[in-house]
Amino acid sequence: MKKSDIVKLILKDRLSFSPKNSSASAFAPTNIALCKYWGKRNSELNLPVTSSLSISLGDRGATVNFELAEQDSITLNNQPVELSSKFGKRLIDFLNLFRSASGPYFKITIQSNIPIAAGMASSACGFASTVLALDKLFDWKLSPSELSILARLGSGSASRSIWQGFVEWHAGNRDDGMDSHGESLSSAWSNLCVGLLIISSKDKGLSSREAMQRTVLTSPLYAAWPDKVKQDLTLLKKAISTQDFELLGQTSESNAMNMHATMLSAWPPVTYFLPETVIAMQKIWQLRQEGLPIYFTQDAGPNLKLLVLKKDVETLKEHFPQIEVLQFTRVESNE
Ligand code: 2P0
Repeated sequence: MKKSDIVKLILKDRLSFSPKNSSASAFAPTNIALCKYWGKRNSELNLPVTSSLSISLGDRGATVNFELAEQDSITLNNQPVELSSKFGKRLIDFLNLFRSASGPYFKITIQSNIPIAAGMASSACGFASTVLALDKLFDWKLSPSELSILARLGSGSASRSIWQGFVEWHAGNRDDGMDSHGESLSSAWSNLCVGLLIISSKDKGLSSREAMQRTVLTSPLYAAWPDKVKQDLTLLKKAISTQDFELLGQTSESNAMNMHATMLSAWPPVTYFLPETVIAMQKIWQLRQEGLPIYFTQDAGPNLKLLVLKKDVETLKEHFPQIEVLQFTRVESNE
């Protein structure tokens, strides 16, 4: 099955190429996986081997604006983007799923307030905001689950960026992936904070897409990954429903380390650790031993995302002066 088949399945008679509005814009938050998506069972449709679970980062993410135009153009944070660049091509290919060769064409303006291509899930909020904006432009009125499936066609993790708060992306088992979408785990956790420890904002080199594929194909440790995810999802859902911070932190950190272990054991080996990443990890372990309850997770980039309770934010900042801490007044669903 191709992406275009899924678009037809979802939009049915709503798939018309004439927008109902001349412009539309939408915001989607970026999300950090506490239980990672690592490995696909279908790379065309971005269908994952396992389910995953994330937290969305409030007002951190991307706003996309579409304006009807004579020809396509893209600007990202006020800089023009070549349509032939990797990023430009990926976005245009995605948009082509929703229009014919004769258009419509768009002036696309993207504003992002997260570091691009540094393992901060920029494609997640990029494709989720794109789908939300298209829904407004064409007035499709799709359900959040349908929007999540369309966002997944752009990038797997985008399926989770349709909601705020905690989100589970169900792997599903259908070949067409119609059961592989996010679900909001409605739950308030007002004193939970996420710290962004930016170690490098440089392009990460190997894309997570390639790294994932290589891991699945060559890592002997990958066979253990689905069981690890199953256990961690149960523990994380328990931690969220009982607001057990230690369980949330331990499970998230352990899940991330297991994912990176599968990469290290791939061939050729993959690592997103920079020396500074490892130094920061060791500092976190040391501080934890000294009684400061902080945990980290790491994605396909060198940066760390820390989990910390509001009461410990000031102490954390003393040890990591460069850290940016996001405090959510309400961590819950926006449905
Ligand atoms: C995640 N990552 O769950 C995992 C953890 C990176 C590490 O989802 O190929 O950009 O577009 O489906 O979503 C990054 O991979 O990959 C990612 P594609 P995506 O957040």
